[in-house]
Amino acid sequence: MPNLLVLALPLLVRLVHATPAPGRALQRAGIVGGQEAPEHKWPWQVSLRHSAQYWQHICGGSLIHPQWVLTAAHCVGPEVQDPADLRVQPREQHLYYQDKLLPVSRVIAHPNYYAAQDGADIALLELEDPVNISSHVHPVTLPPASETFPTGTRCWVTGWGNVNRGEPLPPPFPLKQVKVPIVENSVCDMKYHSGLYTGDNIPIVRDDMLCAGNSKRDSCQGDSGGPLVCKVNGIWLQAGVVSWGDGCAQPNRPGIYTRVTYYLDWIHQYVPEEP
Ligand code: 4AZ
Repeated sequence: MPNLLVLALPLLVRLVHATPAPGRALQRAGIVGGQEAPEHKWPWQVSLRHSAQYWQHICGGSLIHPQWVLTAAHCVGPEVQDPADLRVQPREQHLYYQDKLLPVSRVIAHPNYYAAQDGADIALLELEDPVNISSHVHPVTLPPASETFPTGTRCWVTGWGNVNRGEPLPPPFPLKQVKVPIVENSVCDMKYHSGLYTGDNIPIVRDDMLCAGNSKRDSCQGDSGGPLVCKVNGIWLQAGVVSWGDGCAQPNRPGIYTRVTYYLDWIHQYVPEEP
């Protein structure tokens, strides 16, 4: 009998969460709350594919160099992946419709990665050959180490992930975008403590993380590994890597991203500064 409860509990939790609060409609609009990306926007976006998923989409990623992709460690680890089980699909408007999957020669998850909530949720993929750079497919710029991306910075997150919790992007799987407000780390940590008994002295949002989003705009499952980019002095910089969150677009639960500036030295151990 206790076994039955154990089995039924996740289902019950799902049902409770799937029921919208009074006066709050379920959102079905976007990535969560976004819209389809214009055809040639976000040329650094990639889709990560895995053999165990029959080469379907498992995560997002971004080109940071013609031969290197930045993604989340939780997309490829902590078990070390055989590069032969992974492929990279450069940006396409509709997932699967024009697939030209690129082979991966090396998978490097951050050595400190254990679980997304503990931080270091970052990984690099080396491509066997550099991609053909065009106006539609090219790398994003990494931020200078001093860039903090303060509240008010104009940032967007993109991906083919769920349009709401438990609700996959429907065919024809267009790339989605949503503008998300940056939430300063201490404010985000305070929000994450609300509704929990976790002591305020126990950090939930770490220094190597960055928060963005609100109850209308967020990334979601399947966007993981993809880029959060911000326009600073007219240039798009990659501020974050989609990492984790408590559900998607929940009140007091902004999306949590790996803070790219925290890992610049690690990235440049592998990725040349010049293409
Ligand atoms: C996930 O499960 C996930 N709202 C990704 C992003 C967010 C939550 C969950 C952020 O991969």
